Amino acid sequence: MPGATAERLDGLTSWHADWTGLRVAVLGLGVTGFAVADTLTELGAEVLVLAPARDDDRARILEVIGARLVTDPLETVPGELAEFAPELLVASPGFHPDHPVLEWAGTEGVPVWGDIELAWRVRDKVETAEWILVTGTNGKTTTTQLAATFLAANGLRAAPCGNIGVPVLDAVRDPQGFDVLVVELSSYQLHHVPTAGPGALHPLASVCLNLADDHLDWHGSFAGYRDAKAKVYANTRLACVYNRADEATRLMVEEAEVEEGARAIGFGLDVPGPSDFGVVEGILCDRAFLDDRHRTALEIITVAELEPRGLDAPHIVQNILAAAALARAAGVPVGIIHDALGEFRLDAHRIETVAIAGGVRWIDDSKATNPHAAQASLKAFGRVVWIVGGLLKGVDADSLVAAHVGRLRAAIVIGTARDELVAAFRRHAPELPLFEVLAPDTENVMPEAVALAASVAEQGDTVLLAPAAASMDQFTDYADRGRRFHEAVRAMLGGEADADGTAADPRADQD
Ligand code: UMA
Repeated sequence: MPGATAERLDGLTSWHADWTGLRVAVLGLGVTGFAVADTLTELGAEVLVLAPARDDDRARILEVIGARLVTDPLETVPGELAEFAPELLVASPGFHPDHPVLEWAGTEGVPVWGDIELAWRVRDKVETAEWILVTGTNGKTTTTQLAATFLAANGLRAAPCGNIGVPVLDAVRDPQGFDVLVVELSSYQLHHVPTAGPGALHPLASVCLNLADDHLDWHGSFAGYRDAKAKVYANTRLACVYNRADEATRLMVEEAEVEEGARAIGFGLDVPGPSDFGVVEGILCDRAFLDDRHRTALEIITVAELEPRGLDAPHIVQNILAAAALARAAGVPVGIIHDALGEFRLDAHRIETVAIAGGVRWIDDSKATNPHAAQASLKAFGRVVWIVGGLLKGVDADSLVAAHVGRLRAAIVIGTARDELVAAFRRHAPELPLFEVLAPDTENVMPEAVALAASVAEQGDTVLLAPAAASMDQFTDYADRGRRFHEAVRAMLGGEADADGTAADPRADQD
């Protein structure tokens, strides 16, 4: 990269800096690419968007705002990109690091940013909000929503954003301004985040909730995935929140370069040490943000109070503890957190009770898109008829099957590629009733799975949709998969259904 450009980019650390005429290529025209192009054109940069498919609405608006669009399958580098000679490339998170365009940028010495770095640099547009970062394999969205809810309950203007679905750039440019952004970050987004230099984030508090196999096909290895997640703690100013039950997250904090005075705060379902959050005799406690933490703790809420709201499953309690730690770091009193939990509802498709009929509970946890999430879900119930399968994303489901055969009444395997799961069940539970859903079309997958489940489920059982896999082989996304499950259950039960808001089975094993 020519020295002049490097120096110019280093200086671009404010909305009010001079971005005029900067040639920026934007890779992708999804939610992120559009927000990036819109921001940069508003800043006066010269923008070229590269996208494989033409999203008509977004393409039309690009024209209006004065950004150029090149539609190209992007299997090779389009000639227009080299001609444009970008000084910077901003990549959407879904693009694999060895995508030809990103490799081209590497070879040509064109710096690559993600939307998160751009958002950090221009975060002073309206008001400079504090940032709180949330990552982890599972529980990110729930924790992000919980933390934002706690902050808002304390009168702060708080925005959940990032991987949750709202680009951080949209939050940064919102004219109302925010006091705190609670930013959910995926490993894809973290991959592009620098840990030092002018684009490095300096969050108030940060958390990696847990680490398990996921997205290995994107990162190439577990180490690559882990290293991306570990970046969440870099330069944290006040609190690095980690999971006591997940050694990998503690090590990330230990290795992170943080700002002087930043504290490590552990959370877990066991008794908290000083500087931790945890559970003592059914009471969720803060033993970190109080002066006398060596002798006492602050009560946040009891598990019994969470139970009627369906918030008592062990993995949800962990999310609550982590979010409480983040909110406490931002000064939210425990009483406010207690009261905010009274109003909190989990999103659809997260251990959502669809119906209870004939003593059988039908649960939709379509959001369990990897084995780690499915495991947390299985642990929350007693005897389970498990609907599992889909796109395994390079993850080995064998150990998941092996660990949970004891609690299964039957398994129903969905997905276009079922062999790996079927083989795992045959290996670890040859006696278990095992069904494969052969329906080739999206319409019939759930009706068939639900009919099979109904044929084996007995009073006291839970039929659990927790696929441990992504949905895109048969459905639009996890929400579509969950919605179709609801429809199939309701159609099958007719008037018998008796839906309620509770989720976890009282007989669940709380480990
Ligand atoms: N595209 C390609 N080729 C590629 C990759 C993407 O052509 O190799 C296209 C896509 O079809 C799309 C566009 O490029 O039209 C950009 O898509 P993108 O995949 O980067 O997605 P965005 O629409 O920009 O949404 C992204 C996140 N998506 C991904 O990381 C895959 C959204 O997270 C996020 O909410 C949004 O930015 C705002 O920050 C979704 C997600 O599935 C929920 N995240 C994964 C997860 O949670 O597991 C990481």
